[in-house]
Parts: sequence; C-alpha cells; structure tokens
Amino acid sequence: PKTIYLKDYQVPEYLIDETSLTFELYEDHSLVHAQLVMRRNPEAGPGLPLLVLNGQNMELLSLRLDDRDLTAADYLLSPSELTVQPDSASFTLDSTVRIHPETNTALEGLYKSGTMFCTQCEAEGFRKITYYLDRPDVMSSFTTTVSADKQRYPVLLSNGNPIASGDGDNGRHWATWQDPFKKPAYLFALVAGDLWCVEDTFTTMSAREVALRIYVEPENIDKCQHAMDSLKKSMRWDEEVYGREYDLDIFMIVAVNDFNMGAMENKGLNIFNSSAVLAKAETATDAAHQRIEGILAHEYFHNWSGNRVTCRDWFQLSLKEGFTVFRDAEFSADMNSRTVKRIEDVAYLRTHQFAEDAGPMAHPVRPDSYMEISNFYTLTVYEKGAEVLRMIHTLLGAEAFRKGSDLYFERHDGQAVTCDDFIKAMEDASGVDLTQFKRWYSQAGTPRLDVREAYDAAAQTYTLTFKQSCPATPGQPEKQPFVIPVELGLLNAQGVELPLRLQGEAEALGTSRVLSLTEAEQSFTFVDIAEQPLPSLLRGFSAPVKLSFPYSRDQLMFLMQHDSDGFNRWEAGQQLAVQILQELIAQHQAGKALELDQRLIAALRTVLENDQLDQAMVAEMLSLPGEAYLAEISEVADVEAIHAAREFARKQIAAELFEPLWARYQENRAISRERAYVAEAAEFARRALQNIALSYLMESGKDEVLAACLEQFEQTDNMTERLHAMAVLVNSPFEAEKAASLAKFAEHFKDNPLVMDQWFSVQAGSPLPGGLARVQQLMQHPAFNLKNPNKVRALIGAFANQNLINFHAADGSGYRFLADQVIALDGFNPQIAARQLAPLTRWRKYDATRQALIQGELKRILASGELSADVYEVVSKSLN
Ligand code: HT7
Ligand code: ZN
Repeated sequence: PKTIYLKDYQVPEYLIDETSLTFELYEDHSLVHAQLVMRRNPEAGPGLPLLVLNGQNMELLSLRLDDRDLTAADYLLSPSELTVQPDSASFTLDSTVRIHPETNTALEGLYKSGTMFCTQCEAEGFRKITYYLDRPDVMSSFTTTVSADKQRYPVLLSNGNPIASGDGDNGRHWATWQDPFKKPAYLFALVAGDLWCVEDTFTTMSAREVALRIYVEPENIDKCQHAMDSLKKSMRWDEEVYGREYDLDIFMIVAVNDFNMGAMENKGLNIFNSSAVLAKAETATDAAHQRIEGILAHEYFHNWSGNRVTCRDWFQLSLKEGFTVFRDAEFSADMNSRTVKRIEDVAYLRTHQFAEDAGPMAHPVRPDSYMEISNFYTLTVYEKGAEVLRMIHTLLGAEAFRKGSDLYFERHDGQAVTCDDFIKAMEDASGVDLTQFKRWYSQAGTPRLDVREAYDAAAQTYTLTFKQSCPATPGQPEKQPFVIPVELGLLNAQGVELPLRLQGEAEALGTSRVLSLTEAEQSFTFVDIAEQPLPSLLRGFSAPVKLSFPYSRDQLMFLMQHDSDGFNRWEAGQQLAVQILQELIAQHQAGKALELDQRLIAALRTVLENDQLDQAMVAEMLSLPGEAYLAEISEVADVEAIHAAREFARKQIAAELFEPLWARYQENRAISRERAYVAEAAEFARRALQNIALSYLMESGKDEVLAACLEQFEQTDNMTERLHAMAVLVNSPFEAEKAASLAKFAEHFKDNPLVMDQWFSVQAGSPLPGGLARVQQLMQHPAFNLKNPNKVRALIGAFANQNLINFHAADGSGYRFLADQVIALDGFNPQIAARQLAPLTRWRKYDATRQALIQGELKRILASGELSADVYEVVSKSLN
C-alpha cells in the first residue's frame, strides 16, 4: 500500500454540483446508476486534465459523457480508478455499476446487516458504491431513489427529505429523497428494510417542528425511549450552549446489528450500531444508558461540527472528531455529574491514549501521513483532539470560546476546511495568538511536566518551577515546547485555599487560576504566602500531560480531603493508591511478603464514612487504578506482579473495611429493591456504589455476601444489578453458583444479541486461570459469530484488552490466539482485524521474552499471505 502525505494535498481538479443516484436492490446483486453534474474546479487552474474517479469492487455496466456513450476505448479502468478525458469545462457523467452488498462482509459501502440493506461511507466507502470523487472537499447536492421488493423492504430511506414514492412492477416499490444541503460522499446513507419506528417531534428555537424517528427491527421497538430522550436533550443543549439549530424537517436514526464502529452521522439519517441505541432497564446497564446518551449527542452534534462544516481532507479528521467529542463530553457533564464524567474520561485517556502516544502507531492529532485512513480513527484524533479543544476553552474562557465557535460556523458554513481555519476563527474572535498552541496538532507524544517548589519564608513567596519535555515519537525525534494550561490552587495547613497573586500583579486573582506555560522551563512566584502551602496542580486535568510532583503520602491524603477541586481530590487518591501499589509490586518482584500501607485503608475509610460526598464520587474513589493503567505507567510492565499487588490490596481493603462496605451495600440494595429502575444520574451513582461495594465484599468469601449477591442476581428489575452480580460470581471461587448464574442468564437472554455480548464480555474479562481456554470454548457458542463486530469486541477484544493476566500468559498462547483471529478477520473485515491488533502493538512495554513472543506473532501475521492495507500498516509500523 502507498503512503498518503498531508503535504501533497491538492484541490480537486473537478467538482460535482449535483449527484443523482438510483439504486435497484436485489437479493443477488444491486444496480447503481449515478448521474453527476460536474465542472472544472476554477481553483485548480486552466486546462482540462484527466478526470480520475475512485471506484472499487464494482462492475461497470455503462458510461456516458453528456450525450455520448463511452466504450472501453474511451476510458481507463483499474481496480481502484476510472479515468476519463472530459471535453468541456462542464459536463454530465452517467454511469451504471453492479455491486454485491449481499456478500460485502467488510461492512463498508453498501452491505447487508441481517435482512436489512445499509451503508457506511466514512471514510472511503462511497467508492465501493459508485465511481465518484470520493474525497471530503467535493461537496454535492444529492437526490437518491431507492427501489426494492416492497414486502421485504417496506422502508426505504436516504438523506434529506422524502419527495416522492410509488409502486413499481413485480411487487417492487420506490422512494426518492432529496438532501438540500451540499455534502461530501462520506455523509451519504441509504437504508432498506422491514423496520418499525418510534416517532416524536422537536420544536426548534425558531419554532420549526422537526419529525424525529428511530427505526429498529420490530422486536426492539420497546428499547428506543432512552435514545429518543437523549436525542431531544442533545438538540436542546446544542441550541442553548452553541446556538446551533437543526436544519432539516426530519431527523432519522436506524439501528443495525453489524457495524464497525459506534455510529455514523450521515446527514439527516444517522446509522447506529444497535448497541449505541437500544436500551431498557432489563437489558442495558447504567453504563450502556450513559454511553447511548453520549453517542446520540455526539452524532447529533456532528450535524454542525462535521456536516455543515466538514473536513478538507482526512488529515483534518480531528477538526470534526476532537471538537465533537469535546462537545459531547460537555453535554454529558451537564446531564450527569461533571466531576465524575471528567474522572472517567481522564482515566480512559491516561490508560489508552497515553499508551497509543507511547507506541509505534503514535501520531499527532493532525497526522502527517497514513496508508489506510481507517487506522486513524484513533484515541489520539478523538480523545486527545478533544483535550486540545478543552485547552483552547480553558485558555480563552467560555465566552470567547463561544464567540470563536460562532465565527467558525458562520465563516465556514457549507465549506470543507482545516484545523488551521478553526484556530484562526478562535484567534479572530478572542484576540489570543494561538501560533505556539498549534504544536498540539503537529507534535505527537505525551508531554511530561516535572514540577518543583521553593518556599521563601522570609520573603513570603512561593515559587513553582515547571519543566516540560516530550519523548521522541516515530518520525519526530525532537519536540518544541507546548503551550500548557495548568490550573492550580494553593492550600494552607488548614486546607484553606490561598488568594493567588503573582509577583508583579496588583492584586490576587482568585484562589484557583490558570497558568499558561510556554517555555521548556518556567517559574512562577506567588507573593503574600504566609506559610508553606501545598499545591493542587493541574486541576480538572487542564492539560493532557504526565505531571510529576514529589507529594508525600500524607500530603496526598490531605488533598483527598481538602482540595476544593473534585477531580483533584480523586486524583490525589489515585496517586496515593499508585504509590502504594507500586510498593506492593516491588515487594512481589523481590519475593517478599506483601504488606499494604495502612494509609490506603485509612483514606478509603474516610471516603466511605463521608455521607456528604456524592455516591458516584465515593464509587470512583473506591476504585483502584486499573491493571492496564498500572502497566502504562510502568517502565517494564510486570503483569503478574501488577495483578498480584492489586488483588492483594483489594482483599485487604475488603477485610479491613468490611463493615462500612456492607453498610453502604445494604442501604443501597434496600433502596434498589423498593424503587423501579430509573436511568438518571443520582440513581446511576447509587447503583455504582452498591456494585463496587459488592465487588469488594465478595473478596471476603463470606456466606452472607454470597447470599446477597445471589439475591441481587435473582431479584432485580435491571441489568446493572444483574450483570454485576453475575460478574462478581464469575470472578469468585463459588463454582456451582457461577455455573448456575451463567446458565440461567444465557437461557433467559439467548435471543437478545446485545445482552449476550455482555455475557461473553464478563467471561472473557475474568482474570481466573484458564482464560484462553474459556474464550476458545465460547467462540463455539451458538450466539458467537466472528462476522459480527460486536461479538468480536465482546469476546476477543475483552480478552485481549481487559484480561491482562490471561492474555499475557508467559507461554505466548494469548498472543498466538489473537494473531490467529486477526489473520482470520482480515479475510473478510480488515477494519475490525486492524483494530484488534492494538494490544500487540504495545510489545515494547513487556519483558524480553514477551517482546520476542509478540514480535514473532506480528511477523507471522506479515508472512501469512496477502494482507489488507489496514492490517499491513499497523503490523509493519509496529515492527519498525
Ligand atoms: N464519524 C464516524 C466515523 C465512523 C467510521 C470510520 C471508519 C470506519 C467506520 C466508521 N463508522 C463510523 C463516527 C463518529 O465519530 O461519529
Ligand atoms: Zn464523531
């Protein structure tokens, strides 16, 4: 495969003003007729160069240029392009192609999910539907007619508004849709199926009524209400917070079972993985409800950040994805607990994106090159991209940021633009120069920030010195200093926050403020500091960096109790736990008996006994840093020592804090028994605490806890309680109860694929010995299907990403298994195959033996035959 470079970008030679498509869908093939009204792009210069259209996996049946039928002598056909010589600056090109959605297992382009036809065109799927200029800077208006058998496919959908429909011959029917907004081909969508829909309306801020429809297979019609509520909340929030109004008369969502990602923001016709839409108390957990709310918002917000203003090229992906993730995170923070949302996002970023940034696939938020763009829908582009937006928000303040986003949407409505255009709008609206800040878009790697303090009692000054550095990443040996916003406060010995006045300032500016670091090393001196303070640094995780300050354990315990910043209270607890777990890891490695620093117990006891604290915060503070995070922050990750240390700490906590945990569990379980399930923040918080308490309590092995767990499993109206009870049983030594609960659950939910995904994941994630054998056995289960991405993620993905102790088995069996699955998957779904590779790309983190075993598997994949560009890119870069 060849590498594409950002520096080679050129404007398109031709433009497509109007696109008229006709689809004839049949069981054994489909026909696509495309009429493209085209013209020479005036920005591309003079002359009439060759017109090169993208197209793959299709059979060209006819081609016509204006009124002239073209024969094979008039065009050039390759496996990926169709080349034609236009003879005037404006022309119409008509083509008819035959394609095979019924055998399209890659789930890209037009394909079948069950009995339904659907599409996925981002990033480059449209070229598998018809010959086209399949690039985001070619924007066209689309009119689409779909025809299919009426009985099998009573519902025929595409983008925009329905303008005509009717019956045809042989039991067929048709519908025509017109999208008034110009869009790139990646936002095209088509759906045909036997679907039911839940309907509602939304009245926009300018009093227009919009029809809302969620289409699902008939058996899922009872699981749409949460998605509909989330959609309406998102629409209102985007009006209130960003002044963005929906623009068509109808907004449709379709749920499909076979989908490579979470969802897709096609104009007016979003297509969702069914796991990102369907929820009701009995079948979806609280986490699933919250994920659905977030994804609904994300896709809806794309209508402006992505669709009305889109990307010039795929290097600019974070322009829409980073911005939209930032928008959806703020939405979720407003709908639920802001601090808890931030904690969850930061924990995820630090565990997974930091690992990506430190590995062989590390790339900037705006990559410079790629072989296969599907590989760049990454945590860096999405999550780090959102952090970059958050930093702009922090540096500019909410008001100027809003002015900047208003200017951006106004200035670029209907255009395909770059990250520079976005930054320019922010600069113009705020007057802030973001030139140096833009390094966040071009430099990969996670910056390190080392902080030291100096207190001068005589002068009553307190100086913080920040030293930033960033490790080398592929192709980037040296880095220039970043702009790093550090929000901080200073606490005195009573935990009171001090007024913050920097040397040279006339007066103090509050007790929490943002310092903007711009140099490799920089000092800030605060004046009027009467006693040695304790700094609370990087509040709210104001920048995606690895901060290091030599806190003692006692200081961390103090911050846990007194910091006014909720995020930093949690962070202090995490740092305390990390220090103590690292000590246990070292003890394990030295062959010593493990001994837990009792300060961890004392700190958690205080948290558990604090009834003023939000229950969701209590649950978060009780959660020890995960094994994957402990691996990420290790020089060399010793999976056995990490697992042993964490398990030991959990057991100790359970033993020492049994009473307060039991009290918290019982009080919440009693409430759960009395109340019907409600999907709202306070209840999520309550159940989160109830469930984490149960996990610890089960470590005790006591009969009364087992009885409580079984009672929760049996006597509940919701999946949050049932699944968690089953999960803790699965991880327990109670073999009979474990087998019985798994069997009962599977029998009850065998016809619900999304619930069975959870059943697979719980077992795949169990750290008990024999993990690989269990996963291999589960792959034979009738509910498992390697062709379905959700099943792959639920079983293979959960094993490789969440079950470190089994996946990293010293004999390399986990690696061999994953490599086998990647090779198999690559034969029919390259995107999913490449995504499963992530854990193998991290080989440098492990000991020499494991490094050799993983490299061996990567080489075996490389030698296994003809690979897709997707898998080839990840494997070859990982071995470099
Ligand atoms: N913008 C969407 C990206 C997407 C995608 C990309 C590659 C392959 C399949 C895909 N499905 C959806 C999703 C989003 O960020 O909203
Ligand atoms: Zn997105």
